[in-house]
Amino acid sequence: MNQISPLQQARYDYQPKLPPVFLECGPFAAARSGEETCSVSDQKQIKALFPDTYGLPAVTFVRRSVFDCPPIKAGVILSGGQAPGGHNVIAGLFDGLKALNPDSELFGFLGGPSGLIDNKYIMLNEGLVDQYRNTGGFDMICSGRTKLEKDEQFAQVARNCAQHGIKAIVIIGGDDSNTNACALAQYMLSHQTGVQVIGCPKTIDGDLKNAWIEVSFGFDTATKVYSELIGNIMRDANSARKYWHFIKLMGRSASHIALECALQTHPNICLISEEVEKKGMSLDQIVDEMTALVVSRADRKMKYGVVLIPEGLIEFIPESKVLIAELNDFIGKDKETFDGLTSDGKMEYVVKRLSQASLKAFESMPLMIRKQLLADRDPHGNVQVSRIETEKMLAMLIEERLAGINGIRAENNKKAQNESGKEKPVEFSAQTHFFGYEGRCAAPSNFDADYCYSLGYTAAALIGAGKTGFMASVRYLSCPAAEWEAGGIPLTMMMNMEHRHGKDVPVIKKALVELSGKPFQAFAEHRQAWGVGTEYVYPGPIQYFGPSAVCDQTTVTLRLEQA
Ligand code: FBP
Repeated sequence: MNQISPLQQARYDYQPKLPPVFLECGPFAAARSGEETCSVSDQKQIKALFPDTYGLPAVTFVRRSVFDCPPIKAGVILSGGQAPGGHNVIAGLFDGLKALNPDSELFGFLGGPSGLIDNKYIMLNEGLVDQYRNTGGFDMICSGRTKLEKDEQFAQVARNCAQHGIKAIVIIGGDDSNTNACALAQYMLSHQTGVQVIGCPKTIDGDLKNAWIEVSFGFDTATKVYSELIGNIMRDANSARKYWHFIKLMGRSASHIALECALQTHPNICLISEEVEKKGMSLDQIVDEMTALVVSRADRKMKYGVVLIPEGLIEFIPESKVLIAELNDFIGKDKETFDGLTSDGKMEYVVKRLSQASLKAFESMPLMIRKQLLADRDPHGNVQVSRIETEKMLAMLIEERLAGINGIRAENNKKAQNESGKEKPVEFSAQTHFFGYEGRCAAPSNFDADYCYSLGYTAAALIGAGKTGFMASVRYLSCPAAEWEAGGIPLTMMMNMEHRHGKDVPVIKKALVELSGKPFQAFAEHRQAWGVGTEYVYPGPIQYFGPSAVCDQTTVTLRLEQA
């Protein structure tokens, strides 16, 4: 292994906290079943698609159960984008399985779902797992974005499990990966393979949540890292007093990250995609409102400010949403021809095919953004929003607006009778940033270290209790870990039907920012004051050692939601 930093060395000694039920009885916990469950909507269709796992009751681990557990062979994968704490989920799972029976074995499938399909794995042992305890990143077994969704793939996974004698698979992933975990569980049951499937909620985006899954892991650490960086930029802005900083924040679709960072740092502007969509705001309107604040601050001698922009914004502006859907559709259908065209050829190709309204929206965007909208698609033919520089687009459009305003001011000034009637030109200089990858592999905060270890341990307990088609759940997270409750919920409970790529498919419902929810309401109550004034908060770096008030704070979102 490479040289280890003193902090990492010290973090090896950190013992993650567990829900009290596991401190009392290890993974030999008895699961208390609740009421039968149902999916969030489309109950009939979901039930028909998942007949063997639909309706199972959610379970809570409550007390010691006495059973002899034979050695278990289990496999684990990390799926999708990195999120701080993934290694601790694996460490918790490893320790839980070993506590169930010291002869249990854990296969780490490499590179995400593709490792499971192609049978590429390493055996996880004490020495290896120890090297990764409380560390960021997914590099122990790496991740990938291959979709595990076809029956042939499930059959191959079943064959691989049979070859090794694997009786349980743990999938650590976001909404899509857990949707696939649900389908895999159904396949394994209906084909009587005896392989259990358990999911764990991962994604920095924070959009995999409900009453049982209070937050996905990684959100806490990532938002703390971004808030530290935003706070540093705010302090620079407030020191130099000459720049407007436009900061785009990761989050493929929902604006939870931007909202949480706003609650931690109090920026002058923070756009929330869900609000833009609800109000049906056009790009012009957004730029007009932002420009008005820039002008108002400049006229009060504040030529600086900080703007937070959620990564997914462009897909929530109604006219761009239609534009992107049209582009995805016809580029997807004719991919080979399109890929073969030159940059100018691509431009000509889309201009000929776009509807009138979408053409207008397309042409209102700076050339750079138009080109980015036509750049490489993801494996599903969709535009990759993290590559669209909306932060630059907004800064450019505001600059254009200000040129107009300054032109009018100059004209008016010519007509002014005296000096006092003259208006100063608005000075505006922008810096742009994109924070995403900076936070995804950070060393997990104490919260994420504890939560992730607990999720992994819960997954082991669910395996021990014979469950399949469940997601590990740890609740009451804004309380100290001594009050946490562990259990599991059927994956089918989170599903609904959605129209994707031309057909209705069952998927786990994405949790967008709720405009009636307490976090957004708290932001809405203060944003005007944060806009006109300078009320920045500088959170500073994540602290791993020290007073609990500094080291163990959860996110503001979680605290407000559970208040
Ligand atoms: P997951 O949903 O898989 O956790 O990934 C989230 C994310 O970090 C998004 O915020 C971002 O848009 C995307 O991954 C970036 O993807 P990639 O890692 O492929 O660049």
